[in-house]
Amino acid sequence: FSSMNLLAENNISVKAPWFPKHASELDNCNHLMTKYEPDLDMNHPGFADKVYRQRRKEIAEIAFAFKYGDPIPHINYTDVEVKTWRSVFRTVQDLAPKHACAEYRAAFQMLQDEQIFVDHRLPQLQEMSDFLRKHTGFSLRPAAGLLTARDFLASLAFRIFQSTQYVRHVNSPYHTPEPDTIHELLGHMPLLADPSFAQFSQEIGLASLGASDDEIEKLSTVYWFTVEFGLCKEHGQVKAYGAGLLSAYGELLHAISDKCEHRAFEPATTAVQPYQDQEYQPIYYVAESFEDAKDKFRRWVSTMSRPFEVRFNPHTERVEILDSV
Ligand code: TIH
Ligand code: FE2
Repeated sequence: FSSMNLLAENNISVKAPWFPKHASELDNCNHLMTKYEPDLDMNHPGFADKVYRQRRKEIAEIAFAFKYGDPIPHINYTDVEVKTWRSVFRTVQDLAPKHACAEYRAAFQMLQDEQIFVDHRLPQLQEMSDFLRKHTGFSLRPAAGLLTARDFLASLAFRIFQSTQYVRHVNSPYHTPEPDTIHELLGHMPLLADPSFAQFSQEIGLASLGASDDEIEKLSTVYWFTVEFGLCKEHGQVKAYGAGLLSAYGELLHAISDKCEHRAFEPATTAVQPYQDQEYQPIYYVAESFEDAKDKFRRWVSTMSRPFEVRFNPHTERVEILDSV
């Protein structure tokens, strides 16, 4: 800290895109991408399903109305939604012991012990948020759909995860191209309860604050190939830690098969690897461990162009700006 000066809030001498300085300002970071929505995409399994589209609207309204500090509204999930949850939950229960990383398995067990993960009902975001807060200080906010990378990554800087609350269409339980609450709950939540992984997630978020568009693109690509689709080594075997693999058993089996390519995680090259989000990935990146991924990521972030550093103060939920030059 000695060589750094704390800059006054509105005295950032350099031009940087606006970013939230306090967790409450995430109320302004909920811009949606209009991709894969049932109303707009003819290929969406819910496109022709009026009841499904109405349900999505209802749940989206809850997210739009949410403000910092509110309790997350309870959703009464329908029998069809519970049925979808049950089928995905059971596949994860079957596959995780063999194919998920140890940190995931440990958190999954805790969630089962606490009766948050059971097959006959969906966990509510508020109870999941309370669980995470106890383990890593992460908490949740409801999101209406797929957010822009800048908004989504910014929330991670505050240890806040913006989570969808609607359920995928019953006709495509085992893979969907858009996030849904089953993906968030089964894919993301267990690892957000792991301290090392939570730290990694927050660091991606902190690196994104005030970053250029080009750097946001790189950070979201790193996020894609780690948090969403990452593989890691464990006792010489390859295990999954990416949320998009753990919530979609079709892709999980694909990722550990010989039908795809495995490359070593290296932020500088991973960050510029083009990807698509419609189909299974042709390439996955394998980390040595979370600690190693974090080390490499830190070294790479330090080469980015932002002329100041940021630090999160958990007591005030505020991001402090440090002049590093
Ligand atoms: N494909 C994942 C699933 O079916 O659970 C959901 C997503 C992961 C990444 C983007 S959308
Ligand atoms: Fe995700």
